[in-house]
Amino acid sequence: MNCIFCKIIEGKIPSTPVYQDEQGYAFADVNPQAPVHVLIAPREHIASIDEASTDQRALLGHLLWAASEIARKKGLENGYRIVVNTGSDGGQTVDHLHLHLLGGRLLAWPPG
Ligand code: DGP
Repeated sequence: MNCIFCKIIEGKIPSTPVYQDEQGYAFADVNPQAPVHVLIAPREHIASIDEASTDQRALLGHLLWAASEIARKKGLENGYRIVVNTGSDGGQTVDHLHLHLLGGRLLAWPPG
């Protein structure tokens, strides 16, 4: 499968790791939109949250927990945002499920 995030997770494409465990891998976004911009992805290939199965509910919760853990370690005590772009209307450009953790500045709402 020609998935850029699978290649990053396998170490075939370099990335800046932020956190990793047996279920997920988190790395710095190559095009940061905030002082802290981390992507949290499952090690197994899931194309989007829309493709996640009932059996993968615990994995989804784990990724959300990992994002909050990274936020704590990054000292984002003023707050942060976790985003899951999904599909073309949602602005998803990489078809491997990932959470964006954004923080370190005031984030506008609603997003564009
Ligand atoms: P999304 O639009 O939600 O699918 O976000 C994809 C993000 O992935 C986008 O913010 C840029 C980032 N990205 C794309 N290619 C690479 C890469 O090769 N390395 C890293 N670190 N980030 C990437």
